[in-house]
Amino acid sequence: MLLLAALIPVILGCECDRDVDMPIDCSDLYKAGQTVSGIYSIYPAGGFPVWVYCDMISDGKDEDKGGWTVFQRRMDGSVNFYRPWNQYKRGFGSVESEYWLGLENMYQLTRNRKYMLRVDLEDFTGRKGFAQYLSFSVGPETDGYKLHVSGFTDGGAGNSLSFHNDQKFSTFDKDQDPHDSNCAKRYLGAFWYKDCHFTNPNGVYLWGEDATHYAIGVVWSTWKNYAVSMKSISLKIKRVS
Ligand SMILES: [Ca+2]
Repeated sequence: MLLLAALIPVILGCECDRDVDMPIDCSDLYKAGQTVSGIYSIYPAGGFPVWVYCDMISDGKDEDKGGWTVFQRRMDGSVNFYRPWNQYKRGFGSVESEYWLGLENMYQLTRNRKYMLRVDLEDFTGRKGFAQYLSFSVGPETDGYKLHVSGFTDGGAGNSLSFHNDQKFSTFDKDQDPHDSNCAKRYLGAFWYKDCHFTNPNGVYLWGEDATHYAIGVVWSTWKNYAVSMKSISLKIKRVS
């Protein structure tokens, strides 16, 4: 009897908190009262969990500031981002530092839900900027995990991403960019390259400005020129209702 009585609240608790037990993304966690930035597990495709960093503080407006699911982050050069297609598809790195969430996860998250995108940037002098987009989604693998992005809002860094709208994702071993060459090989990254890029978030982690390494760094060209690599960059999405 005692054991049964002890179990009842646990069972009820699980029923009540089902949404929190299997959050789709950081927006779910934020709405459920998780207001501290950090590492959480989410269920982008429903079935099994994925570790992710949740940014619960970006965006100044009090009533609507947290709940950002970080799908790409660079901060210290600890992870090599020059990787093949399969790794960009599945994800890699460490959620404690630098990582890529994976194109399939991004597709699963955004296929039936509306998301906005925020890009936070910091250079090696400590200056910060950001860019925001009202709409962001990634298409299915059969269509090359195409990027769909629109509705730019300037946070001081300018618009380096709209140029890449409607492009397929390319890695050094899967050239899906419209340029004659292989943009991923040329700029040592992996991205929704066109011919080739305004921004190269997955490029080589260079320590600031170095004109001998043109456009291969972690570039956001509408803010700093092509010779400047960011100290940190993070790409994050939040659900819009
Ligand atoms: Ca090409």
